[in-house]
Parts: sequence; C-alpha cells; structure tokens
Amino acid sequence: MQELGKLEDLPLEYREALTERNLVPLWPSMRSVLPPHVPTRDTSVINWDYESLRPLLMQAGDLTPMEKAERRVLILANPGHGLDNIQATPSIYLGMQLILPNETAPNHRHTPNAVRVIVEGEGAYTTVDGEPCKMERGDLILTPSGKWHEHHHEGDGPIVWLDVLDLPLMYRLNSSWAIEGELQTAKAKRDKSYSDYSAAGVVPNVNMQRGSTDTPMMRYPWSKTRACLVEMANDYAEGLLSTRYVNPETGRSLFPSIGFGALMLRPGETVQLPKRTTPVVFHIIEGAGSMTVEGHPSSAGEPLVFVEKDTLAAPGYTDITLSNASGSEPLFIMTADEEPLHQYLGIF
Ligand code: 1HN
Repeated sequence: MQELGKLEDLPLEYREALTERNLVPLWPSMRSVLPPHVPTRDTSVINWDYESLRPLLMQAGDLTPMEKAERRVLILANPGHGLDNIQATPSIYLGMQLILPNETAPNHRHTPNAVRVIVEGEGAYTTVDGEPCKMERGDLILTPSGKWHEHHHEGDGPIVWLDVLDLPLMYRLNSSWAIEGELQTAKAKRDKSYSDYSAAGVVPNVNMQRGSTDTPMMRYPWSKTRACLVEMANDYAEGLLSTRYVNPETGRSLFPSIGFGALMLRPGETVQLPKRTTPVVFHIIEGAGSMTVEGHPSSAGEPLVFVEKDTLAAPGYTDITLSNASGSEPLFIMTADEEPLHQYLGIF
C-alpha cells in the first residue's frame, strides 16, 4: 500500500492557515481511519473477575450512601478504550451495581437502553413502568429507552447485578439524557407473567402492534433459558448450544443496539465461536473454564481462566475459543454484543 504524505511534510505556514479556518488535510490520517483489511479494535481482552471486584463494591456500600450515588455502581471500564470512556466495547457500557437491604434506587427514565443480569442476592425487584420485576440469579430485566424504572431491595443481604447499557453509543450520539420522577407507587404485583406471550406462540395482530423499541417482556427468567439450553443439549449431541434473547412479538433483538444471548458448553467441551465483526461480552452464570482469543494484540493467545460471576470482553474480528473446565458439569454463559447495530449498518 502506497505510503501517504505526513503532516510534517507540509509547510508550517500552510498548516497554520488550515487550522485558522478549521480545515484539516485528510491524507495524513487516511490510513489510520481506513486501515487495511482489519478495523481498529480498541476493545481489549479482559476478565473483570468477581472475586477481586466484590470487596471493592462492598466497600462502596460503606463509603457512599444511596442518596450520594443514586446508582451505586462500579463501571467495568475496558482499558483498551480508556478508563474515562465508560466503554466495555465501543457501544456497550457495563457496571456492577450494589443495593443494600431496605435501600431504594430512585425512579428515573432515560434514552439509553438497559438490561440487568442478576449476579448475587435475593429479595430485590425493579419496577419498570409500574410492573415489579423480581430479580433472581441470572434473570435478565429490561429497562428499554424511555421506561420509568426504580430498584427496591427487601432482602437481608446485598444484591448485586450487572448493568448492560448502550450508553457509550447514546452519549456519543449526543442523545443521552434522563428525567427524574416520583417513586412509582403502583405496587400491585401482577400475578400474570408477561413471559406467557412467548409460550402461547401467537402475537398481537397489526392493530395492536407496538413501537419499534417497545417490548412486551421485561423479565426473562434464567430458569427458562437454562431449561431451554439443557433441552437442546438432550436433543443434540454436538453443535454449539447457543440461544438469542428476542422480543417474542417480533422475533427481533431486545434492543436495536445490543444483542443478548446464552451459551451452554457440555461437560469437558471446547468450542470455537463463529468468527464475527462485533466485540462480545461474556458473563459467567454457572461453571468455570477459559477463553482464548487469537488475532488481537491485547491477548497472546493464552487462555484467560474464569469462574462463575466473572465478566469478560473480547474484540471483534478475532477467533474466540471457550472451554468448560469441568468434565462433569455444564458451563452457562450470558453474552451481549453489537450484532443488531452491525446488521443494521450492513457490516455484520
Ligand atoms: C442507570 O439508570 C442504572 O437504572 C444503572 O440502575 C446504571 C449507568 C448510566 C446511566 C444510567 C439503573 C446506569 C444508569
């Protein structure tokens, strides 16, 4: 590839004249914005292991009362993107949130889409537009763009969950903003679960269809996803055991930005994930193992070990191999990636 002219090749006087008029020559940065064959991949291979994160999160509980935090969260910042940039991947924000017994995280709504994956504890619920959603280990609770949400904790111990938001994307689109609201008093717990929508195998007809970002289900219980993966494993002796979380009315991803999924590795199994353009986040729900990423400078191709409750990230355009460390127990992993966005842009 032809080497292009550098900024220093230009006379100082000319460069100053450009700067004065807010003009910049393209050719000195042409190769870095359009690298040959493989894009810039800032996302570093990393494991935010829960064992070392947990004590620091609990310390935040002592140091900062809820009134001073609103959301008591430690951001899982990917060093490849810079610690100040709230990025786990280019468009995905991750944070570990702690609520102590009898605390309430106040009601608000905002433009970024959010999902929580429950990591530890019981007795908490998130109220989303008046609907209380119970939070149990591995459950996925949605608070889509614009929905009111507040968190309550009535259990005895701490509750911790992983927040997954498209905040970096919204923020850089200059579209991230929030409104605070009064606590949602409608505490009438629904006895009917919205997940009945998916079980019935029918969808509302055209006249009842929702807006493109509206979702009928706010809670995806882990017990159902796990049971589905186990049933798939019973039916298929080989092949990647992989599921996607969808809006049951449309079959589309939960959000236009982030795609969610769940994987199961059979006892003793090692799988190579299909090569893909999008970076991916892994949260280990159950089991232990290792991840090997090839084709990126942040990883020497050495296995990165993980255990339950760990959260990992890997860049796109790499080869990712996952191994189950146990020869007798399955490994369950939740995933989040930027596939819907890449699909929309036609680059997936
Ligand atoms: C948010 O609303 C929550 O509602 C958690 O629990 C983390 C990070 C950035 C912006 C909004 C929550 C958040 C957030």
